[in-house]
Amino acid sequence: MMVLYSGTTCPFSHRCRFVLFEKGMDFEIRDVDLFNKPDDINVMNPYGQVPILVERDLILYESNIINEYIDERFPHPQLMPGDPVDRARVRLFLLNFEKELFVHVSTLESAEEKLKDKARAHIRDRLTQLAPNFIKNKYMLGENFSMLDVAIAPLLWRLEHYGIELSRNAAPLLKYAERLFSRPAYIEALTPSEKVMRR
Ligand SMILES: N[C@@H](CCC(=O)N[C@@H](CS)C(=O)NCC(=O)O)C(=O)O
Repeated sequence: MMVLYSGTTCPFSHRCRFVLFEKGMDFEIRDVDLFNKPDDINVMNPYGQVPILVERDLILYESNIINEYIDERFPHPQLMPGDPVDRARVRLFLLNFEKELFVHVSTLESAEEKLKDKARAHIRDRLTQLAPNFIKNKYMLGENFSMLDVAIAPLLWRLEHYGIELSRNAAPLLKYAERLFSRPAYIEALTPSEKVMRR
């Protein structure tokens, strides 16, 4: 059975929990107290971070790498496109999310207020650029739910928690976010601490 070491408020762990529940197979989630990190986290991941996935003698870290593994291991419903060109494009987008959105998460979690304001502005601008895509598309790639939706959902859930306000131009993106949040797997994957992040 797969075991996921997960942070109860960690957006990266949130991605992996979301995929595990989408796949509906057997797994165990172990909550890790990041303020009192057990020694085995540093043994399993040289970067000392969660999420970490363990299955027999395989130990994986990095949320997107973990999620691609789960997707290949349990192909239904498939979250990466079947076509190699489309798959390569999704991977580029995933990289773009890390470099332009999620790179700011650690600032929002810990840094001083002035730096946080800059991080909020970067995220707001990038999300506003993405918004027109959802005037006609249900999900990031069109009609089909995919790994890109999984990757961005934890950030969309935390907008209010991080103090990020979007303008009216981003309304289609917020509607898209509600569509993600209403998925049964999404709701099941939320921890009690995440549930209270949104009113
Ligand atoms: N790029 C990593 C980021 C993981 C990450 O930043 N995890 C944080 C919690 S949200 C963590 O474990 N922090 C503890 C530490 O760095 O000591 C991923 O996608 O999995």
